[in-house]
Parts: sequence; structure tokens; C-alpha cells
Amino acid sequence: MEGKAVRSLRRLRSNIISLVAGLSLIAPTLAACATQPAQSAETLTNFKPLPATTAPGVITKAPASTGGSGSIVAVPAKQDAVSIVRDPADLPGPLNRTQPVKTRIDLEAVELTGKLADNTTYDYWTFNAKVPGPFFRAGIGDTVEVHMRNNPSSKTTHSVDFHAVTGPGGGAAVMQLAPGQENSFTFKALNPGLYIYHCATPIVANHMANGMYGLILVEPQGGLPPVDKEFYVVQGELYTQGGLGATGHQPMSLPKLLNETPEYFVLNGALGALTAEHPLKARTGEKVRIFWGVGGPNFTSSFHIIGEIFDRVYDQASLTGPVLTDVQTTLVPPGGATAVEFEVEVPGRYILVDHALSRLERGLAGFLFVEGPENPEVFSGTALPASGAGGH
Ligand SMILES: [Cu+2]
Repeated sequence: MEGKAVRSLRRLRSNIISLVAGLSLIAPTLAACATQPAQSAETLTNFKPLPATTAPGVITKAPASTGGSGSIVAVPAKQDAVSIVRDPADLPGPLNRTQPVKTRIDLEAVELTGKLADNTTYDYWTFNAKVPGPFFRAGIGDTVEVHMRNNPSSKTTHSVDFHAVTGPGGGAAVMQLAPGQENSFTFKALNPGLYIYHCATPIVANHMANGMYGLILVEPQGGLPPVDKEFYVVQGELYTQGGLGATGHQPMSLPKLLNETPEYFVLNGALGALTAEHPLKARTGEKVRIFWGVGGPNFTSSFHIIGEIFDRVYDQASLTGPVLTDVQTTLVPPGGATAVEFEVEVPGRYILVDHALSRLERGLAGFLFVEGPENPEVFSGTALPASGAGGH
């Protein structure tokens, strides 16, 4: 039995090594593509950060109850898995009001099997069946009533901690909900800012890694300056038992979670979420704002867009302090956020990354497609035919 296990692990390891070797070609290719004119949507959505390996199936330890302690079994991907990806354009617009109001937020904890990658599935825990949870918008001074229900089909207790809340546990002290339970609490939005909310039920890092995080914006007096497009992106990590690129249904690995050794880094919950499924789109001349959070649970993001410069950064999501200008890369800690603004002057494909670029090889990438007339005064150039950018 042990010999078989060792052979299987060796095979997996060699698959991963060849996978990673193949992926190392992606980064320079992407960089070369970054300033090329936008192509047809079909061509541009073919990008796959992690092609499926030739591994026959995921390799996991069988549960002890099967009598197979330490034995190696393959678990196929679940056929009923759904997309848990939240469209980064799915967020409410500016409030455009001057007086505080009483407002209401509704959350539901939903456990469901989602698509992590091609032929790889994962049991996500979510707010409202998407990762990240809904983007909420409140105004300074608002009284916010938070309602939450834990879906009766859940297997575990869930809760919510809003970093925008002043009060015990950010609400989590009164919101530990067993499956089928619901409750509410009320808070006053005292501080403007862009805040993470997340499940705060032990093991909290497990609930967050499984997808239970989102953002709430508390607009400052008068709101934020107008822009043409706003987007909602949250970075996270996944700790699967099978290695990077392993197919099949992937249980969470507690040792990897505790050792902070994720297999995947993702934007909006899954591989390809913001490249193939829901890329960001804008037109030249538009002002873009990205609300960027880190659900983590563990890794600080060095947020950068390949081929762009942030004109303005609300550092650490402070909306009332001095705004940073002309920034290349900005730090966003776990449980933190930022808002960045920039104008897009040149058409092409731009790539949202964490500039700790090994994470690109583990899935962390998003595309911003900019369409519009060429702008040779700002950028001009042609790739060499053999530069690896062929086809773009
Ligand atoms: Cu939870």
C-alpha cells in the first residue's frame, strides 16, 4: 500500500513540476501582450492560467471511516458544481445623497460546490452564493440593520464580522448562526472607508479561505469623486489537499492552511474568474476605480496593473486622509482594502496582479480590456513576430 502511495505522490509531483515549468512561459507572454490592441472577445478569453494536468485524478487521503487511513483514492470532480465567481461589475452605484438614512443589509451563508478550475471542484462557503459576497454601500452616519440567515442546508455554523462596525466582534458576537438560524443587529456607520466583512466562526481562517468575505463602502460626506467605471475585486487563497493543478474534487487541507502554504491564489474566488469568465472592460478616456480587498486569509497583496499607473490611491482604504498620487504598486493587507483610480489612455489588455508574481503561476490574474482608438502619442510599438506574443 505504501509503495503505491509513494508512486502516486511521485507521479503527482512530476506532473506539478511539468505544469509549473509550462506556466512559467505565461508571465512574459502576458507582459508582451499587455500593450497590444484589444482583440475579439473570443480570442482574448482563451487565456487559462492553469491548463488541466494530465493527472488522472486528485490524490487525497481517504477518510479514516472508510478504513483506508493513509490510503490514496481518486475523487472525481463534482458534476453539479456551479460558478461561484462574482462579476467585478456587480456593485451598486454611488448613493448621491447628503443626509444619513436607516438602511438594511441582507446576507445568507450558503455552502455549495463550486468550480475552482477546469475539472477541479471545491466545497465553497459563501455569502449569498458568490465570492466575494455582495458589495454594500452605506453613507457616513447611516444606521445599518444587518440581517443574516444561515441556509438550512449548511453543515456548520456561520457568522459575520464587519470591519465597518464599532461594537463587539464587529457584529460576530451576536451573529453565530447554526444552520437554519437567522438574526440581526444594528450599527451606526461612524467612519468612512472601504471595509472587509467576513465570517468569524472558528476556525476563522478556514471560513475565510472557503470564500466568506466581501466589502462594504461607507461613503464619506459628499461621496467619492465621480468616475466612469467602478469594479469590485477581492483576492484570496485556497488550500486544497491535491497540489496545484490536480483535477477532481478537492477537500480543504487543514495542515496547509495552518502552515500558510496555499496551492492557489485567486481573484473573485476561482481560476480564470477575471480572465476568462468576467474580465473588466473599459473604453479609452474613461476614469476607472477599482475597489480591491484581501480576504486572504493570510497573504498581503502587492496590487499592480501591468501597463498602468494608479493616478490616485486611497492608501489602506482611508477615504479621508491624503490621497497618494502616481503609484505603481500598492500594499493591501489581509483584512484590508484599497481603492485606486486611473484613466485609461491606450487600448489593449492590461493585467491585474499581485506583484509577488509567483502567485500569477498559481492563478492570480485578472484582465482589463480597454477598447478605443490607438493613441500613438502615449504609446506606439510593434511586437517582433517571434517574440512569443504571436496571435495577440
Ligand atoms: Cu462561516
